[in-house]
Amino acid sequence: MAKNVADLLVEVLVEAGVQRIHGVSGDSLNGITDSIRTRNDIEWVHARHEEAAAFAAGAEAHLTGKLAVCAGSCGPGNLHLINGLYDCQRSRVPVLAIAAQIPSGEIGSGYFQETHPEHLFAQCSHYCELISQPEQMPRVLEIAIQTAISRRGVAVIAISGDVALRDAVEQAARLRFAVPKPTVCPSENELNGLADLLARSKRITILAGAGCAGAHDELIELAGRLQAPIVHAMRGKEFIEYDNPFDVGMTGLLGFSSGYQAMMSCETLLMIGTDFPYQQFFPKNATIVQIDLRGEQIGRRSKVDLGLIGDAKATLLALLPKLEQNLHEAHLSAALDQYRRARKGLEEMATISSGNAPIHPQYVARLLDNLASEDAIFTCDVGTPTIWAARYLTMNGKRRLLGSFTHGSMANALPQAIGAQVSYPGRQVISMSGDGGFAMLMGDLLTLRQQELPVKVIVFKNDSLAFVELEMKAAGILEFGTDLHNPDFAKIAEGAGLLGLRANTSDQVESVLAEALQYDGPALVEIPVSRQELSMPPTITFEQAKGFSLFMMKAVLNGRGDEIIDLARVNLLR
Ligand SMILES: Cc1cc2nc3c(=O)[nH]c(=O)nc-3n(C[C@H](O)[C@H](O)[C@H](O)COP(=O)(O)OP(=O)(O)OC[C@H]3O[C@@H](n4cnc5c(N)ncnc54)[C@H](O)[C@@H]3O)c2cc1C
Ligand SMILES: Cc1ncc(C[n+]2csc(CCOP(=O)(O)OP(=O)(O)O)c2C)c(N)n1
Ligand SMILES: [Mg+2]
Repeated sequence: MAKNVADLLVEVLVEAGVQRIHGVSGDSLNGITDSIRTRNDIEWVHARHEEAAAFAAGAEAHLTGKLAVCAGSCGPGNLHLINGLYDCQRSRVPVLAIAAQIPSGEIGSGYFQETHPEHLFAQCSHYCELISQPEQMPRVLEIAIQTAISRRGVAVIAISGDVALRDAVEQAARLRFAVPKPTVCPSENELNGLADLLARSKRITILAGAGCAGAHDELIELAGRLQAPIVHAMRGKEFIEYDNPFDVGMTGLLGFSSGYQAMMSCETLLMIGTDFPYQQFFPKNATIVQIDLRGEQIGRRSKVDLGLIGDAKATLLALLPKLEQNLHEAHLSAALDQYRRARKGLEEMATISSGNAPIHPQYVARLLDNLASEDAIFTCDVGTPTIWAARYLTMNGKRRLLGSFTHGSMANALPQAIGAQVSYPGRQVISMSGDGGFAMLMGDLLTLRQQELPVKVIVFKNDSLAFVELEMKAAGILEFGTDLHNPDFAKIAEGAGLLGLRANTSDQVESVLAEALQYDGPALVEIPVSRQELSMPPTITFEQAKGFSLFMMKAVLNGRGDEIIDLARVNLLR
């Protein structure tokens, strides 16, 4: 039988190593799904919401480093992909989206479901083109794949259902080569300049990020040579924190005082593979060096005195032989001391509550960390689960941690867990969900049963959009619009065919988590946690302090003193 365009499309994807497509089917996708149906080397992962499909594809791409694919039918079907695709694009993971289009002869007429994906997705992709002729295939698809992989991000192809069903002109893939992996390294002169600069500094701090993935050994050797504490940015946590005697934690609003201080007190800040976004947390008077694979990243977040383009591993390998041992250890030992104190403070927050007292979310996170397997994959929702993950999950080089760290979208954790579990069926996958975030894409809880994915969903049930309340407090305004009137999530899970569990008191949390983690299938655990857990920033700015007392004043004026007592009880009097 003659191959049609859809057959060729699917064949090219399979040859590019794609194992599955996440999506929701629809008339305009029929050619493509039918072609998948007839093959046994590619799977259709049926989502309930296309946004979840895009998040799942992003998680797959993040974890495997390979191209992942999602698809939506014409108009609303592919429009639903958009928020997930923004996340993929901003996290720089290679994802191809197939946006089916209305019948080609109707484009431009305002036809049923008509949208223009080329415009819609332009902002969240590096490449976004319509395939309107069979002659464009497979070339346009291959350009899309090449772009997603080499520029690391999203590429979108739009294709009408009727075009997908037309006879293919070409019969096979045109590009057959492994993904190139060039070595990118600064010049000899630049490295010598950096070595000289470092030799003149006694107090050096390293700020390392996700770009250091694969350069762990070199980074540790560098820190030892320079006697430099290593601060990590959030996306770098999974690659940097483990087996790291120089680790002084994270900085930023969710960070540790030690990470903050190590950056603020240094003479030279060496940034490697990081796009840590918050300007206020950079030192004003230090000499700043930035090494990044992509030149356009240099100087985005702070002033830079020396910027070098290079891969973290290749650059450090070339730099290390040029470095002398720094003999001044005071800066490092002060930072490590401070880190030990900060860690101790955080551990003191992660304790069991007595009797019916509110359960501390920190305690839940601490237990999850203790109980999870050696190579667990964690996802955490934007909101306070991101804080608990950053502070209480221990990475070990095998575990992974995903969130919507750059795009900052709620509801990421469950769909990312789906993408993680389909990519690694044998590994434990844990979604740390907020009650707000979970409810937002709750429909895809059903996917866990339908696709037989043994994901464990832990819902931090604080009956609020707690992170937003925190922001409101910091800004000195009373919280509004943040209450959540929640259902019994455990019962909903049971109704969906999952194991649904609930811990009512602090002393039940451990056994309930253990039961869920050991269960051979998907499970949800809902844990009512206290709402007013403050996560204090490592430093409180004047503005925030002002805001906080203003909130107290307003609360008192409004007769809401109870809330302050509550706040004090949970945070100050522990
Ligand atoms: C609610 C919320 C609160 C947050 N609070 C904090 C916070 O307090 N602290 C914090 O740190 N983060 C926080 N984040 C996350 C933050 O927004 C950023 O996403 C994060 O700090 C970026 O981490 P990164 O620099 O490791 O990764 P990325 O932003 O991914 O940057 C990686 C950099 O490495 C470069 N790179 C890639 N590959 C290589 C290579 N091979 N060699 C060299 N360079 C390479 C890239 O070009 C890029 O510039 C928060 C997120 C949320 C959702
Ligand atoms: C899609 C989206 N909508 C709104 C926001 C703003 N926002 C950030 S965190 C948050 C609250 C999250 O609530 P929940 O999931 O319950 O987590 P909690 O902070 O309560 O633990 C909101 C509304 C966002 N980041 N993304
Ligand atoms: Mg909540």
